[in-house]
Amino acid sequence: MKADVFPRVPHAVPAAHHAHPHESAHLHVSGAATYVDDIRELAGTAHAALGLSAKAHARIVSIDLDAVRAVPGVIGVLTAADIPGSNDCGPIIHDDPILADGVVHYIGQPVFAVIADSHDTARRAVRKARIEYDPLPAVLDPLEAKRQERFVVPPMRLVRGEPAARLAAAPRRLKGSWKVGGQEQFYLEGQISYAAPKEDGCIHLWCSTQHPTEMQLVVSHALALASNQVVVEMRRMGGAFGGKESQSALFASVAAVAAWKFGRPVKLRPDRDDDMMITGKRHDFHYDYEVGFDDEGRILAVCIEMTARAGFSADLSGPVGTRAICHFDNAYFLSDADIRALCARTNTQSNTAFRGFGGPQGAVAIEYIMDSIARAVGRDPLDVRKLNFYGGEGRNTTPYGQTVADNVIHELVGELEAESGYRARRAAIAAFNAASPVLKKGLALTPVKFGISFNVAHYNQAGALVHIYTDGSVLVNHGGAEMGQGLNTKVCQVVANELGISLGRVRATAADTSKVANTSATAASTGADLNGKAAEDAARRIRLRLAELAASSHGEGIDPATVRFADDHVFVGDHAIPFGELVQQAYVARVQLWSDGFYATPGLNWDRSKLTGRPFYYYAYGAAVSEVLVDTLTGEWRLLRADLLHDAGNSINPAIDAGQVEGGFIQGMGWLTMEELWWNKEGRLMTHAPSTYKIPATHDCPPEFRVRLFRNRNREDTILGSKAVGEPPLLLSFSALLAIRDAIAAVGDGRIDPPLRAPATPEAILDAVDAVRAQFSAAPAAARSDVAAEALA
Ligand code: MTE
Ligand code: LUZ
Ligand code: MOS
Repeated sequence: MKADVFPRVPHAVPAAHHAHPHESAHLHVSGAATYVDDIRELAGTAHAALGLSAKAHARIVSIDLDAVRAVPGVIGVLTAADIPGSNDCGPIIHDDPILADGVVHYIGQPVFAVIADSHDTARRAVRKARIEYDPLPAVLDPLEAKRQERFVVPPMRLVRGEPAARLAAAPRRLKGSWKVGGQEQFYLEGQISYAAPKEDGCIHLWCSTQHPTEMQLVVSHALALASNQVVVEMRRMGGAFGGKESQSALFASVAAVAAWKFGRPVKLRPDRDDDMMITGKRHDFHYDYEVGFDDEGRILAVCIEMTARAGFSADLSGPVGTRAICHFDNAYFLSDADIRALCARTNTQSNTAFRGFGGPQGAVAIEYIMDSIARAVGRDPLDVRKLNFYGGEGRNTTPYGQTVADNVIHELVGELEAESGYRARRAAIAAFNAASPVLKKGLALTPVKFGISFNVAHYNQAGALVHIYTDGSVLVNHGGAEMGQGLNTKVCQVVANELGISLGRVRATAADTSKVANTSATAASTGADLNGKAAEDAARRIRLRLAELAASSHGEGIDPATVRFADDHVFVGDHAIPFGELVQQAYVARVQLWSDGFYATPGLNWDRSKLTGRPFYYYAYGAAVSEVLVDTLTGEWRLLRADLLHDAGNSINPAIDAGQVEGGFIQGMGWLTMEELWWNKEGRLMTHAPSTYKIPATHDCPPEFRVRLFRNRNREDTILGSKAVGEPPLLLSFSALLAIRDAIAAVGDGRIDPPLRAPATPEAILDAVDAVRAQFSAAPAAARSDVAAEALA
């Protein structure tokens, strides 16, 4: 074999547990990575654009598309009536029309599509449509929807112990309401689908999606085809963040139906504004809570009702609500709890998956409450948090009944507290604030415990296909979708590790429903866990065959189990055979050099009606310290320093995992502090482009950004002992929000609890500053100087 065929990684670098570059890094940075819109267009390709509803809720009286059809270059139009199969792209509950049929449910809902010879023509022609509406009452506010009992799924409730009685008996109580906004996924590559008709009524679809199998199902239903007539291919996404778990379906369906109707390839690529107007986002949450605690801040009972904006249809709101319920505890033992989730039906975009999938919305609530408790009892919030952590006799069961068996939160937080200099900085900040009337600093340390697995047990399965070619190169195909998170890199590392070969020999191909069937969404952070195990299984099957061949061809009585695969060689007794040579021998000996592999996560069970069981295989942990500087006159703020410590188990790729930790933190910070979704009185989303919707940029990263992976190994038998890392680090960003709140508290005596809504925009910060000032000046002067003296001491 030629030495230069596999040049990418030097021989000596082990494939697993090393900081290998992302498998596509060289393509990403040079612009050579192929996204759906980069696929060279087939002859005759037409382009689609969507016509959107202008009303939040209305009956469609008439649709006049004559002027649209008359535009030169327009090939035709599509309405609900053109869909030969079912007009539905809902993932679980079938309440999601592809194109509005009779009634529109939000401003931005697709009503028709135009197919034209160019993207530009299609977009211009769309505007010529004349749609007459008969308005119906619209519900835009989730709390109004709650009052009207308009829910997309039945209310969910988890009760453990006797929360009402213990609340009534608690020495101290706090009652409050709070809200956290939603969040646009803002994937850099927008939604896109490109469908080509194939022989015998079949369809080939290139789609930017986290869920090729779901796209295959939706397209086959829309066209009344069998699954074996639809192939979905997905090489990579330019980001997804949950936004392409279910909501790529509408674009896939329209492209496929248009391709079928007009008998030519059709591409649908909405521009950013349309994408944001059409698609759902992270659910904004409203909370009503009451908590009882003792004088030290130990929680005795807590009741919370979380109202999520589901939007006009169910989409994934049910499971999002479930995950919110299962993450309200975060890292804390709640002996007596009443946790409710309502999915309010509003006439807005249908909200969907977004990194954390309701987990962040559940956990951020207890962190906000924990902070309030600390102020009420006058202790450092970190001490109150520690007091409430899981751990110790009878304090290891979650409200939903799962035992927390892998708790590392005490060690992890201890390490972070020490290495971030938390206590010394706390004192330094108090001194700074005492001398600084306008600029105030704040500090917060928040923990994370995040459950890994889909809480729908049967989604936790995956398949893979590994080919070894006769030149010793390896191709792996698996059910997962690469969205930038490094899944393909990790799966290639797993395969290389299993075969004892260098990473440069292994290449991953596009996800493809004709290769691995019946895949789950790449979501719930399980991509590497599931597909890594499946690929390992496939590679192991081939390795065992190769070991047998090597043993039998190198003398009598050699146990195949003693054959070792390492450093691109196969070691049998005293012999070292180059891997490629053994592969050649295997081919000639007619040994199968490819295999499938399969994995199903063991040990899971979940009772949907009682909301109890073991929904998670294990937990991932982390903690973060954020320090901020807030200008209390303008509401502006800066993140001065962030220290993140995160548990990725025995990381398969520490560089990629550190990237996930950093990215998750900054993305979460954007959610909680700057990204604001705003609908006008008619229900029109006004923040539908980067001009009005602000995501974090490089300048928002802290000048001191200390990120470290916690040394740990998964006690469960996960892929190479690693832990999932895609979503959990997003929750590290709670520390940024609560550091801002801490700084605002310094406007008063430190004991007044700032009512800081999220996102903590300058406006929200100033509202909170005003509230603290008002309460502070209303307090008796004696009490005030007392506490001020205490704070200074
Ligand atoms: N990282 C990048 N770069 N791009 C993404 O779209 N999605 C996140 C996370 N990290 C995302 C990402 C979400 S929502 C999930 S569920 C996980 O990656 C999915 O990937 P994994 O399960 O393979 O870790
Ligand atoms: N559950 C979950 C789900 O925990 N995460 C997900 O992404 C998901 N998606 C669909 C259904 N349940
Ligand atoms: Mo991630 S929200 O589970 O796609």
